[in-house]
Amino acid sequence: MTKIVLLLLILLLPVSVAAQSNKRRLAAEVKAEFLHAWTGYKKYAWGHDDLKPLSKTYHDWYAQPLLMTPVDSLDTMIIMGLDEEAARTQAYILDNLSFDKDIDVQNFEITIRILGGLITNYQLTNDKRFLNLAEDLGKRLLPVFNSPTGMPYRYVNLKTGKVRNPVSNPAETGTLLLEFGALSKLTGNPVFYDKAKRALVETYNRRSKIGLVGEWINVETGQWTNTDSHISGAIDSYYEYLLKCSVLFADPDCKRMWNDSITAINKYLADEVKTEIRTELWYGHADMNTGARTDSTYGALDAFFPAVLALSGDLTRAKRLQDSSFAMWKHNDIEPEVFDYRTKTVKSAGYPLRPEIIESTYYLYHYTKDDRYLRMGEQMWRDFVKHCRTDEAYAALKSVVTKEKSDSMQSFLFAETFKYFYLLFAPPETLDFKNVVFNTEAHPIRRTW
Ligand code: DMJ
Repeated sequence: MTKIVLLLLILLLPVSVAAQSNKRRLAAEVKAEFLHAWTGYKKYAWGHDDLKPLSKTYHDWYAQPLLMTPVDSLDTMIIMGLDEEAARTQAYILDNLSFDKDIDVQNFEITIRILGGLITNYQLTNDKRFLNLAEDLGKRLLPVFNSPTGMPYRYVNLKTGKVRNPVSNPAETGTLLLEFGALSKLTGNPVFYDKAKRALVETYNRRSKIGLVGEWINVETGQWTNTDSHISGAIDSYYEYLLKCSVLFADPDCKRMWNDSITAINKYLADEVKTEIRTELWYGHADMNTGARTDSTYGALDAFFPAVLALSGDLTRAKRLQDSSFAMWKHNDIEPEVFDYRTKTVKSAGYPLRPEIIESTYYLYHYTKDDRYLRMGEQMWRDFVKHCRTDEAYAALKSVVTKEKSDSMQSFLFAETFKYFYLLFAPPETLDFKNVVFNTEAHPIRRTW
């Protein structure tokens, strides 16, 4: 018996040594490619929000920049051990970032990218100035919650507090509690937690009789203006935060809201599709009131869901859905924004460098330690570099069919896509997974309270 075990060990050892060295090589490649894109950003867009990688100029979201790319990128640099770049970026942010600006900003995007980035940067560096910036920003965003329902307006002026755009969606009304809640815990001021939680609960309270939410809602009247239900853009991270606020804050209301929601999602949105080889699991669209199927589309944004299912403990569905996401990726050797899973056709062909499918691969590898997720990740990494790399950075694709590039490189490339690829291949001790919760922009928030 002992001899057999020994023999097996001797036979398997070279395999695992090779797998480990392949992982190390891939992690180093991701780090090098992160630096390649970052160098392009620094050369042509330093001090601005984003690089336009084809025209080699910059793009600012508003009339004045908010350092979107540096703030979103810093924690990835720290995690990758890029100490010099991180120190320089940290100093630049702290010297130059100010929110005293007469600009209307989109609350959701600023919360997940900048507020989330500042909170994680504070936790990783211990530099109190990051927390001061986060608190200043949080206070400037608070007027969004001054609607009759408590659900936030979409835009707010950072200087005047004037709000606009009352028609919003669950992703924008419900993806705030991790950042605002952490801000309360770290500053001792409960107002942020309370307002963001109320917004989440008010969204949940407007679910239909069968437990689903719709796509667009008026935060002044509380009425749905679009009843399409799905897990895709405009709803996606609302579900993610129902689960994650229960993990980060041990808030029992969040747990209850998540449990109710996932039951309805699995009943009405999950779609079993028989093919010659297997029965595939997808999540499509349905009407929030009747549950009637309205569309069989899924896409790059939906591909976050295996990660959420895995985090919730449902590895069976997580694995099956990840297989579907990967099949969607392989259809064109890179994933489209929208894919019809019944006809297997591309419905919206862009690829803006999204991370969700990599995020799910990372979670599944973390939970299962199954090498197939490493192989999946490696294949996606090779395709990603092949199709999206430019001479001085990375570029989104106008079409995954033709592989024509477009002049955009959003900050989530650094915050999320490179980070999740890196974490998938890096040694597990690179990040203390069980003690952090990633916000939807992949900023890991540590429960220090
Ligand atoms: C990111 O800003 C976040 O992940 C958000 O939840 C969805 N869209 C992008 C990435 O695709």
